[in-house]
Amino acid sequence: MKSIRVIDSHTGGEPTRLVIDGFPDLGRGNMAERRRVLAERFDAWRAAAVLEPRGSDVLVGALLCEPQDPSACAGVIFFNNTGYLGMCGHGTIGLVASLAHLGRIQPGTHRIETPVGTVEATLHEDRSVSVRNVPAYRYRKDVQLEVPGIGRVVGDIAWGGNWFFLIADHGQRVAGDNLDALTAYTCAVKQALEDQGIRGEDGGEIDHIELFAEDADADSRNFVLCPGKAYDRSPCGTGTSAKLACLAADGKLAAGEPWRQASVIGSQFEGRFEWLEGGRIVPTIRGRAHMSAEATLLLEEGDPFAWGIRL
Ligand code: PYC
Repeated sequence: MKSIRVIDSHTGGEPTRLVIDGFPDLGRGNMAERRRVLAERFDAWRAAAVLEPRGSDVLVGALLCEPQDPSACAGVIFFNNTGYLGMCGHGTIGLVASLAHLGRIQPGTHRIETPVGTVEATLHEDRSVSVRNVPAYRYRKDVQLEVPGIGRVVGDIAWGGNWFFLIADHGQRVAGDNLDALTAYTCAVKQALEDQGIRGEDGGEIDHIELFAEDADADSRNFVLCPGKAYDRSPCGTGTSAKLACLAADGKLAAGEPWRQASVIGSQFEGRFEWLEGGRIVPTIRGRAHMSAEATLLLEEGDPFAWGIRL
């Protein structure tokens, strides 16, 4: 019997499963190198931890790693039902809240290594967490895309730790009782981007699609399609970072000004940014995670679905 120790939390409704023990040794490389080793040699462990029957399509896994730099408090590799993420905002908030729950960190600022760079997370006295993310920027504005079955869609491509296609003008009702239609629309956009070879600046897949609408209690409401076709229950930390980059580039939000981003289920993050030289920004996203479970996942020999249900 193999076992994996996890702490489950959710951030604005979006779950994070922090793996604290039981995964194979990935070596001492940086987080991008260790993510490659996990993907190439041990992907079955990702599947076992987050796929059914132990997990679900919504779950984001976060593998806790020893950092390379001793001044960092942790390293982390994020993954989901389909593969691996660069950064994850809600997941970093969940990671920090879980480390605090375990008594491993105290309020204050902590450096965390991710495959796309080091972020700084501040655990506040009220248990909310601010994540000073990797630099974000808008790569292309007003990209015109022909989407089969939908027609012309116009959106921006921006980096917030993952690649996003951000659409303001979509004619969709961004509401919790319209999830099937929102998922079908954003899946069609994602497929069209892939089919037409439209990618991020580094050639990376644009694997998150983000729609915006007005919200009575926030500056904006979003719907975010994640790579495995689940939607983000939280306002998406990297998606909010990409949004801040577009607002900054358009001169619609000033450095330091707060931006309240609501999710399609009504949870909120607060975002702000600082300018960097060259038109990039450093976004900071603040939110709160709650603990859901401390558990040991068991992989029983002879269980045909021990390594997850893969169809
Ligand atoms: O919060 O950055 C985020 C995120 C990415 C995918 C799901 N959540």
